[in-house]
Amino acid sequence: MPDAEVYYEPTFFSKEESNRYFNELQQQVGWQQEHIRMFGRQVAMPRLTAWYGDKGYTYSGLQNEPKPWLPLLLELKQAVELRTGNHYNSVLLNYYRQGSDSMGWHADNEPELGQNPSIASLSFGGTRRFGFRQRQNKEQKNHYLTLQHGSLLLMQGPTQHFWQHSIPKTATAVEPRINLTFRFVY
Ligand SMILES: O=C(O)CCC(=O)C(=O)O
Ligand SMILES: [Mn+2]
Repeated sequence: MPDAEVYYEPTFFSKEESNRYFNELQQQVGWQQEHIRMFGRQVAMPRLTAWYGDKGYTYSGLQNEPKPWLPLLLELKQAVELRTGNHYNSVLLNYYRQGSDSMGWHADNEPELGQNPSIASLSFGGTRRFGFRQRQNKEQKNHYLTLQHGSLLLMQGPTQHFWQHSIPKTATAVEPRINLTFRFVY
C-alpha cells in the first residue's frame, strides 16, 4: 500500500493464550453500549466499547474519561510494547457481538494522537475482515485483511493521513470478536 506503514502478525499469541485472553476480556472489561447522534436521533453504536488508560488528559471523543488500567490490559500492553518498540498510554476496546456489528470507514487522526500515530491492534475471537481505502483517491482499489484470533496489526507512519479503515458488516455467521487498539494520547 502506498503512503502507508502497516504490519500484520497473524499469530502474535498462541491459540491457547488467545482463548484465555478472549474469555478474560469478555468477563473483566466494563463493556458499554454507547450512542451516537445521527440526524437528531440517538442511535446505538453497532458494537460495545470501553476505554482504559492513564488519567490526566481530556479527550474529545465519545467517552469523556478512561477507566483505570486492569492488570490484564497492562499485560497485553506490555506484550505489544515489547513487540513494536512503541509506548502506549491508552486502549480502546471494541466488542463485535455478531456479523451485523461493525465499524464504519474512518482514520484514527484525532489531534490528541499526534502527527503520525502508531496504533497497535489486537484481535481475539471470530475472524473479521478489515478494510483499507485511500482517503483522497477512492478509485484505488480497497485492500482487505482477515484479522485472526491472536493477531497483531500495527498501523503507523503516514497511514492515517492517506488511508481509512473499517470492519464491514458480514452476513456470514461469525463468532463474537474482541479488538483492542493501543494508542498514545498526548
Ligand atoms: O476492530 C477493529 O479491528 C478496528 C477498530 C478501530 O479501527 C478503532 O477502534 O479505531
Ligand atoms: Mn480505527
